[in-house]
Amino acid sequence: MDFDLTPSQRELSAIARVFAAELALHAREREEAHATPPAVIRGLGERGLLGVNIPKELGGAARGPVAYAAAVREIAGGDAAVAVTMAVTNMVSEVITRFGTPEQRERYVPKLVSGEYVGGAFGLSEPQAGSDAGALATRAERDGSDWVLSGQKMWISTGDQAGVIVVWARTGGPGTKGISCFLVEGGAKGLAAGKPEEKMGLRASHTVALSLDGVRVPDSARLSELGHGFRIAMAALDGGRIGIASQSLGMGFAALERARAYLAAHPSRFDEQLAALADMATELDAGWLLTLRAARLKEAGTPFSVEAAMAKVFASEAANRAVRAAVRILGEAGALEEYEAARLVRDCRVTQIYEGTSEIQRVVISRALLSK
Ligand code: COS
Repeated sequence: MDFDLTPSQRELSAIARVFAAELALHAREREEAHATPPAVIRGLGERGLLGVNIPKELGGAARGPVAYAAAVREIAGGDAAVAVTMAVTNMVSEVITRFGTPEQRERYVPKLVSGEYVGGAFGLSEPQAGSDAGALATRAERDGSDWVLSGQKMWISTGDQAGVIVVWARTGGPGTKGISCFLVEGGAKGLAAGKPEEKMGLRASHTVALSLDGVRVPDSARLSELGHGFRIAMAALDGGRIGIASQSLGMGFAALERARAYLAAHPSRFDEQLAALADMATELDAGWLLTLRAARLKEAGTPFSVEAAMAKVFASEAANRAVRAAVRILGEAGALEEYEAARLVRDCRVTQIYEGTSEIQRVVISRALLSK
């Protein structure tokens, strides 16, 4: 496997690194304000970071999944909360580009990738259907040429601000084959967002519950065919998992750099700390290689679900070990906000949970092993 990035991939990664350094300056303020200004999202859009794998004719950067992974990693190193909006918006843009009609693509994708919308949202999870996504209960009933959507969604990133939300709803009987998906615009009548959740980390990114109370959409808002919704969700999450692996590694590498700088400035430290630094670097590199492999397979149009699951579970767990190790290495300073290791610990935790928990990734991997 060729480990080098191409000039185009390196260029986007460098653009993201420069923007990440700017973002890092005010990450704490955004965390305290529990908000990311729309100008930051537009800043991502202006740099081609919201449609990394989207064709140019829709306003995207057309740089592919590897460039995407590298760019998410960089942005997460500056502010992982901004990286969440980046990741979800890229995922929503990709899902509409891949499964949408020409009209749906032209209506939504340019606004998503430019940052004109304050992001897109992925409305899959429900109070009783998180890991078991196929158990979702939101219903879409046919009414003439329209669909009327009713139900509850939960844990929706940017759900209160997004310009467009992909909403999964049941149009048929129980099970995964009864699920379809729809494009619902932010501000639609009958759509209401709860208050942003008080979270452990990533506080500058809003996570909300959504209630759909008779939200009416035309049949032209249906994404792909009836009953294809679950497969669309799974395919989107395969790519999403590469994004979360990259996001977690961005935080892990940021923690590694803080620990490295600290140990370089305090050379009289214990051997255990040097060993911890070495382990951080080794595990994060291993996570990055797995992530690159999954991204390269996606880029080549080859199946990559299992590799994305491996990348996500390993990278997020390695990154969580790394951020905690950084706090240990920094000692007292690790507990101070100014050193940022504490924020990395808070922000990194959920990467083992969202877009499929570590347990779900292991289900995906072990099922594939046993079906051989
Ligand atoms: N890509 C495309 N299609 C897929 C797929 C994938 N990665 N994974 C599964 N499918 C298809 C299957 O081929 C199957 O299709 P058919 O019915 O035509 O054969 C269908 O989807 C159902 O698959 P399966 O039987 O494996 O579904 P399960 O209900 O057993 O669910 C898991 C599988 C657990 C893997 C799934 O529910 C999951 O990923 N859950 C986590 C959800 C998640 O990540 N939520 C986070 C949301 S964002 S915070």
